Formats: sequence, structure tokens, C-alpha cells
Amino acid sequence: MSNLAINAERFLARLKTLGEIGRDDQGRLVRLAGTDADRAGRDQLVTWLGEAGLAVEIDQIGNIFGIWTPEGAHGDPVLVGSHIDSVIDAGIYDGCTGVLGGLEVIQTLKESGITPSHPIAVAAFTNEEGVRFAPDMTGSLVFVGGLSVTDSHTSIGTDGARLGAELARIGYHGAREPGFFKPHAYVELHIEQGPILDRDGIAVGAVENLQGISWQRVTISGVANHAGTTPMDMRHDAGFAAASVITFLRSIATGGTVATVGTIRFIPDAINVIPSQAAFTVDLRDPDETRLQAAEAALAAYLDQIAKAEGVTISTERLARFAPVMFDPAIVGMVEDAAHQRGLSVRRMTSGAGHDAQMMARLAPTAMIFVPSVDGISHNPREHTAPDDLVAGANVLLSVVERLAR
Ligand code: HGY
Ligand code: MN
Ligand code: MN
Repeated sequence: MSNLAINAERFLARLKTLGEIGRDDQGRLVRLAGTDADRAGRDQLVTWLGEAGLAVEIDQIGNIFGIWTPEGAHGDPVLVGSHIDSVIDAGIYDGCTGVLGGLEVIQTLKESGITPSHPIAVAAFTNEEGVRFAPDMTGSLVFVGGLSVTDSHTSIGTDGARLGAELARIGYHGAREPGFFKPHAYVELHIEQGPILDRDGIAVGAVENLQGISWQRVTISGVANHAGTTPMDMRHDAGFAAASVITFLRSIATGGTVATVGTIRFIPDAINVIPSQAAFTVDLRDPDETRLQAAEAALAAYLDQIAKAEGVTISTERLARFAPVMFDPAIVGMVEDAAHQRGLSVRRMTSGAGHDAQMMARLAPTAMIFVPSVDGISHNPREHTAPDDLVAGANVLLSVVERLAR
């Protein structure tokens, strides 16, 4: 691997520019899939792809690709990328680091005069976050054939919109068939979003595997009643049942399983009315599939138990379910070699977060490169990665891509 280096200034400036696109009236970064904010971010990316001289392709689920086919190159492209949609009140590095890092790698290789034998492409996958539309990682899941375009388009958002209609509205319902090419390999640069690299003072994570994810919506229906006059033993309190479930989840989140209730809504949501309904989401994760299934089973059993005890009815809706994946050992090794060659500390690790790489691993040899998240903070405007760490990660990506595309 050569010691070619990216144009750090250009990479960091683009991250900052993109980080300002899609802010709401409170100054929060909210670039949810299919919104006008998402369109603005996409338009900026497409402009940069064009300026870099890449062929821009959009597929039917709105995935954006910038493709470089050097003179004499042939075969399947080496693919890099991630996502540019965000959560609510997001940081500026989640996803964008991999898309803009990938673009920077291609542009640097192009400018260096190196002529790889494989084409090289960068992708920005639609709706990786899954905050507005379920499931998460929609674009990469459709690209690998795990979900049909039709089914993905009919996904109904938290605001009642449909993903397909929103992609058309913002001008990103592309023509290309998802999976219109099969990557020779896929490598995703991403911030760790956890505390390990920062805590241990390590510059690069060579990600070996990624944990399984289980998302479901739970709806508890009880009986609205007067907060003052209803005796405690006569209540069918959906709010109390929901709180019991949240407490139960904390009790089973041990030994590698993590559990989160990130959204909850009460009906009628009035201070003096016992809630008739509580609707909330459950996010369960574990690197071990058997443990993840055991956690799902324990939750299902508890829902039955609390329904009987409180005299409420409970329904669940599956929103997403992805098994843990192992990444390609050869590419993981290349990440380690590249870090060592550049004098960077590196360690192997598991990804706690979901990523498009989790889907791409079904289609091509895949691995990820992590860079540290200060204090392990992410999905929070305080999300931060030091510029030197961002640049180091992009340079490791450059070395790995150069080797794969040779
Ligand atoms: O939920 C996740 O792990 C990712 O940020 N979409
Ligand atoms: Mn991400
Ligand atoms: Mn994220």
C-alpha cells in the first residue's frame, strides 16, 4: 500500500458544509429521509460528485452513487460509502464521514494518476437511520435484495407519508434497478458512536462484526378513566403497563444485550386522565443471535404477564429484524495493515450500531473502519471526532481501497 494521503482540508470542509444543511428553526440537524432537508443534503452531495468527475446514478430507492471508471478499468466496482440522512438533533459525522471520506478517497486516487484495474464507486444509501420510515438501512437492504422496491416505497412514516412518494417528491426516485451492479468489495468508514476507541486512546477500529437488531412497536390499550375518582385496584392503566415494560427491559439488558425505548406516546395525553393507550418502540440488540432471540422471547412473555395483571390488551408490530453479521476477515486484515503502515494504533472490535455494511455483507466481502467518538457520544449534537482522527480514518480507507481496486 502506498502512503498517498487525502486532501484533508477539502474533506473536513465538506463535512462542515454538509453538517450545516438541514437544520430546523431551532438550529438542530434534522435530515430525515425523504424530507426537504434530505433533498438539500442530497443535492449538495450530487454537486460534489459531479465536480469530482464521477458518473452519478440514482436507483429506485433513491440510493445515490458516484462511479469512477478509469481508463482500462473493468469488472465490479470497489464500493465505499454510508448514509447522509440523520436522526433528530444529530451530530454532523454519523454517516457523512463515510460518504465524504469515500468521495475524498476516489478524488485523491483520480488526482494521483493511479489507475486501478477496478472501477471505484461511492454510495449514499437512503434512510439508513430509520427514524421516519422503518426499517432502518432501507436503501442498502433494497440494494442487496432483502426488501422489494414496492414494499420499501409503501413504508408509512411516523408522519403518515409514504417513502416512495417522498422520494419522488424530492426528485430522488431514480431509474436504476437496485443492485444494478455487484460490488467487488464494500468498505465503510464510520465514527464508532461508542466509547471504546476514545477511552483506550486508539486511532482506528478494524470492525470484525456487527450486532443483531430487533425493532418493534408495542401498543398497549387500557381504559381511560378519571385520575382522581378511580380506585387503584379498578384501573387498566396503559401508562403504568408501559412503564413496567420499560423497567423490565432494563432488567434483561445484561451480558451483551442492550435495550432501548426511544419513543413513547400516550392517548389522550392529559394530566388528569388515566391513559387509554400507550404506544412505544423497543430496540433490542445483541452480537449473539441466540441471546437476542431469548431477549425477544422474554419480552413477549412479560407482555402477556402484564396484560393479565393490569387488564390491558397488548399488540406488537415488527419494524426491523437483522441478524448479527461477521465481516470479511481478509478486508479486516487490510484495515489493520493499513493502520500499522501509517503508524496508527488499531484494534479489532464489534459494532454496536447498525450500518449499511450490515446489509452489504450479504452481497460482497465487507468490512468497516471506525474512528473515535469523543466520550462515546453520538446521535447527539455533541457528537465529535477530532479532525486528525477523521483524516487518519480516511487515509486508512484510501490504502484499503487502493489495495482492493488494484
Ligand atoms: O440505529 C442504528 O444503529 C443506526 O444509527 N441506524
Ligand atoms: Mn450511521
Ligand atoms: Mn446513526
